[in-house]
Amino acid sequence: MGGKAYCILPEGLSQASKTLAKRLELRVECLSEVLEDTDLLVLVDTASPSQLGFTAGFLEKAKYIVIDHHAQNSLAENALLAIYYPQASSASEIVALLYASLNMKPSSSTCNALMAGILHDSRRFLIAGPMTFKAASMLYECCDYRSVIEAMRTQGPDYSERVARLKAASRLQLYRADSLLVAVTHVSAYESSVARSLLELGADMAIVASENKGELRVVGRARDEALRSLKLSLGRDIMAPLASMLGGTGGGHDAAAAATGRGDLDKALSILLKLLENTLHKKGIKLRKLD
Ligand SMILES: [Mn+2]
Repeated sequence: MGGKAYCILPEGLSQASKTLAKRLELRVECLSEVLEDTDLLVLVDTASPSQLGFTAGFLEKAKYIVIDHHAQNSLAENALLAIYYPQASSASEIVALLYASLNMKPSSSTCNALMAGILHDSRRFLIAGPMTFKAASMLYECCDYRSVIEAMRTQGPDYSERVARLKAASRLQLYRADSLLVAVTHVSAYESSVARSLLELGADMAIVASENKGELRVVGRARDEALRSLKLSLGRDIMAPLASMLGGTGGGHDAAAAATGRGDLDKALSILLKLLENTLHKKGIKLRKLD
């Protein structure tokens, strides 16, 4: 068409995208402003003007094309052209299929970027449709799939967090409530991360306490299914009353909650267990220790 195209990222690259671009050696050159003589904007993966930041003002001045997959899109209506497929799991698959329908071949780095976009937005094909697989099979031919997967690996927890998780696992006490497993342990930091890791290990509910110079913190996490079958809310039934017994504050959601207080760690854990036992007892469920 003889025009010049520039890329603009109104909010910049996210940290995850920066890491990905670096690992895949993608050059991301973007303008930090919209050029005054811009006559066409192509809005990709954008559902509303609020996502456009400083570029939103140009919607009045310039024509625009929308390429998007969000369930709702308030920009498509006034677009010059809307390539809008809410059934697509990613904008990347729409772009990949556009290349195909225009008989154009994306460069290898574009293929890598589009494959990464599809993998990310579809949550590795967890939410995928026919367009996703069609685009992915096409991109597979031109991308370096191994490198894309390698570049997308997320950084695990750091050294001290892993130490906390493993120590917590080594000193945990296991209880059984009906067919559910309740893990109780203590650490000196990373309570929430430890609680999550215990659910990953197989606990239905994890309670992690810490004590620092008499300051107590107790964190609870549970699987939704477990709470449903116990008809229990960690925030309301456990952490709120626990906090008032420990002289602190507490509460939270059904599946993720915490309490603070003052006192001794062992005493706090025994108060907690008594509370859990009584709460379950009222529902006709016995809490038994597993050896
Ligand atoms: Mn998207």
